[in-house]
Amino acid sequence: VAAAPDALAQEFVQFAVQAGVLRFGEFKTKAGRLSPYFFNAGLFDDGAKLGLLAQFYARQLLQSQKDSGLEFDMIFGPAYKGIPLAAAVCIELARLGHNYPFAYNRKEAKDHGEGGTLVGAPLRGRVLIIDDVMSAGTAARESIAIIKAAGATPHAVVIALDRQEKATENGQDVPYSAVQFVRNQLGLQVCAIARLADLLQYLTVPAASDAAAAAADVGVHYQAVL
Ligand code: OMP
Repeated sequence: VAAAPDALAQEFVQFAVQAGVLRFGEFKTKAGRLSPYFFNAGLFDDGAKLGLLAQFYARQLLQSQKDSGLEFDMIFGPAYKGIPLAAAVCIELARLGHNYPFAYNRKEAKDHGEGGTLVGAPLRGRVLIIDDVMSAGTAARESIAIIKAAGATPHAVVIALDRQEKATENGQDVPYSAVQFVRNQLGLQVCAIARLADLLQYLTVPAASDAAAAAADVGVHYQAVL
């Protein structure tokens, strides 16, 4: 029996398609893989869209707290795209009565003023990493290293979209997804607002017919671990 569609995920995929953030065509990902779709979080590019995006993350986090006991002490948003995400989601969580400290990094160290590469609240305790997309898991591993180097504990990851792609180790594909790797090998809790499986589900809905032509392509996406 197929699982019932995840309502929040369906709502989110629809929002992302309507906002032009989720597009279909021919793209190359950071890992050099060809993909028939791309999720460009940089196109949540006005206050209303960013505010709505933050609401989706916050709803997902509160849901994961309830369903799977997710706990964290602060939020880390990796440069660059994680920075507005961490800020917007912290504002939304505070509005809902959950006030968390947050921090982010610079890509280049600063040698004057406050100095260093970390900005915001000191990294300590159980840190939740917030990012846009997980594909091969490279970005997540970089954040984990930054948090460990600061003496804090990388504890969980929240992303908007889990592409359910194979992780890579030493440049080689491995038979499990990047999210599975971060969860099982690195021991972090991972939650995603939506996954490739939700995108495929969305593409079967008649109202999504514009995008439906892309469904067959997405369905045979060779790196997916569904
Ligand atoms: P990994 O580091 O391989 O997990 O890829 C995640 C990063 O790839 C994201 O943080 C984005 O910079 C980028 N990306 C997207 O933004 N959207 C996509 O649909 C696919 C990718 C990607 O290049 O894999």
